[in-house]
Amino acid sequence: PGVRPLVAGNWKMNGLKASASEFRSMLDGYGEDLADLTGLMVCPPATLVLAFAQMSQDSRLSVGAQDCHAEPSGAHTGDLSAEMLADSGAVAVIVGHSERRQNHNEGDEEVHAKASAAWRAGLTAIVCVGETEYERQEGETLDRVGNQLAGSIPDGATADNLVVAYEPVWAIGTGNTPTATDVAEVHRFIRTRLRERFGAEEGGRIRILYGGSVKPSNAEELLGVDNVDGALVGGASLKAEDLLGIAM
Ligand code: G2H
Repeated sequence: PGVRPLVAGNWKMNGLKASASEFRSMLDGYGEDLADLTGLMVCPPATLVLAFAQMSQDSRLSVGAQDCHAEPSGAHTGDLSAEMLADSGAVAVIVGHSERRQNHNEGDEEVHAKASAAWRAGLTAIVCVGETEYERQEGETLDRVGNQLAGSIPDGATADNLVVAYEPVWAIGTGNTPTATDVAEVHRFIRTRLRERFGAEEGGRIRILYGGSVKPSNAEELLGVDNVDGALVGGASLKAEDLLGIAM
């Protein structure tokens, strides 16, 4: 079996109850046109995970979350455990998004603990890696991504429990995207590292998503690059028609 593609929308801190039902109605409006669609996911804010999961029971849309705490429970005011997210209907959780790494000072060790927590709860961990603009200019892209992969992904990764998202920080929300050649180079590098560490077969099947300013107009080119098994989509995922325009 080949690699199953995945297009996941990361809503970030956007969306109210009405947005979830609007999204669902829009999706339903496509009817049979979606028959061939596989691997569509929305990662709404945690407040909407349950609503999305309840709406999505009979459909091809799966639900993920955007972050989790490493512990299963405890005195961590404001945090959510992977178990809680799973209990609400999430099947995956993003960990180590660059906005968490930057704004919440999350390092590889913490991301690693969160990925383990995701697995403990039966969730797929979508582990994000990516270089800053400075690191790219300095020629440190592969070093940086290699270190993040080694430090953030626990032992025991499989094609079912891990998705890697390559998100160059300078491409996030900026409208700038790397060239297809640059994307190919980093994805090939990630594939090699995954195969070295998790075995040729399993490492070959773990999905590697590209993220950073993906929209319907550039999706075909980016998703056509070797070793790009889908996309993690921010801004353009808020509208069902745009997310579908990328996924279809
Ligand atoms: C990168 C991406 C989604 P955007 O963060 O994770 O966001 O598509 O808005 O650049």
